[in-house]
Amino acid sequence: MSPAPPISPLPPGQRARPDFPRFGVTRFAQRFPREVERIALDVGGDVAQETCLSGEMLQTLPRIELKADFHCVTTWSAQGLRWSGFRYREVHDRFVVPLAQPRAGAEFVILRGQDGARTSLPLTDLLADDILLADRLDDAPLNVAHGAPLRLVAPAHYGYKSVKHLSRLEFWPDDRHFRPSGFRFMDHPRARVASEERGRIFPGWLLRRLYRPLIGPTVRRFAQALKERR
Ligand SMILES: Nc1nc2c(c(=O)[nH]1)N[C@H]1C(S)=C(S)[C@@H](COP(=O)(O)O)O[C@H]1N2
Ligand SMILES: [Mo]
Repeated sequence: MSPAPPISPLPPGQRARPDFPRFGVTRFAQRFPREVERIALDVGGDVAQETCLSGEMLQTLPRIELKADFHCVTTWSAQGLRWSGFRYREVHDRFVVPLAQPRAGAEFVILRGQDGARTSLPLTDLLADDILLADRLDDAPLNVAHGAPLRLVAPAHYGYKSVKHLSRLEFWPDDRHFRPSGFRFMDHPRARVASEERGRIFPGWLLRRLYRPLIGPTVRRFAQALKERR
């Protein structure tokens, strides 16, 4: 008898999907990045010097391969995705700190995508080992559906923290400059999967029930918009 392949147990409230659908807040289904080839990552906010990081700069860092499950807050999970890219901590230490010089205490980080989507994470969360700026998925360059040319990958956080088409990082002392992509109750400042931080105000078990019926229609809408993209 051969042993069964190991299957990582899913976190509370999650269900496995066989595919990895294009997904997000409905408003962004029809929005696409303008630049899908060339990486340009602006760094600003409360910094000494606005800076733009290029793909060439990132390529000087060690390339990291990361196999991870992806957990959308609406309860679907895609298992065993193989990302490739650069550890955010290395990008931070090697480029962000020396070039942009975020001011002391500017540790509320806003991440923006070319499509206008945005999220936030505390700097301490972003510096974790498993946070990547990925430019490849499953042995191929990242496609438009999944975040070309560069996306954040934060596997311990719900999917909405993993901003696609990442174009700008901002360092601020607090959340004054941040407007969430969706409704405020949907946005948790950390959104850690293990502690089921799906959103604020409402408990995880309630948000599961609220979100689950939205999965089917949202997947279809995002797929249709991608097909009609010109
Ligand atoms: N730029 C951008 N990033 C985004 C989104 C988006 O609409 N635009 N949706 C978020 C949500 S809610 C999820 S679940 C994941 C989905 O990633 P995927 O489309 O690669 O499956 O991307 C996140 N990052
Ligand atoms: Mo999501």
